[in-house]
Amino acid sequence: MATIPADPFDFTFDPGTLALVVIDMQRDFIEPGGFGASLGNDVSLLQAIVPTVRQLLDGFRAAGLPIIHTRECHRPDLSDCPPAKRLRGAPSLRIGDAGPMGRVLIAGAPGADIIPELAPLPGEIVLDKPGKGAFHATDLAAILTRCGIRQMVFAGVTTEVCVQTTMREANDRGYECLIATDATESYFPDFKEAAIRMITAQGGIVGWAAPTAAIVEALDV
Ligand code: C5J
Repeated sequence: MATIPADPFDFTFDPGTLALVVIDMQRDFIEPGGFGASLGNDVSLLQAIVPTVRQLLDGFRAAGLPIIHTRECHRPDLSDCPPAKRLRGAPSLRIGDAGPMGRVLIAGAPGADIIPELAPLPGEIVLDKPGKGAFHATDLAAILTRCGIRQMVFAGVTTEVCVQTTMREANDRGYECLIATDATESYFPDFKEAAIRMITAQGGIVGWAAPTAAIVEALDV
């Protein structure tokens, strides 16, 4: 067993059952000129965590631990994008519309791809998800069972939407989850701060939080 100094108390993990889950580090959310930027968001906030996410990836890769990357995206015919999702947001640019980096959040469009700096390596799992949470309409539960994963470190964007949704459901399913505080970000810094406080409040009601350096150090590679 190993231990990460964390909030609200130490996170003890078995390296044989730990995985890194990197949520939605996609061009359309992070790069200037993408979907997120075209909606008026300051993507520089999200760009700032790219080196930290890379440190986490490097740490898990060096330790030989499993890595799961997710991408929020939909089928080209939008059959997995309910109108309740598609019709909210800015009317000027919706999921499936022709955007600055191809059709917005459509599988295979350049904008839906993971940014090159964090590109998955062969053998790492890439999971396309139509929801905010990574369990909805995906094989994630089966993948975790098959790989014997019981504990997860979470990184990626955005903290209060896809990261938090996935972490909450993982917690409900019995997984122990830790969020890497400096490897996750929001377009709204106060939402990030609030999400992390919600996760760790009440004795870790959703899970734990720790900085990347502490996580990587505990991987002991
Ligand atoms: C959003 C996400 N915010 N990956 N997606 O729409 O959090």
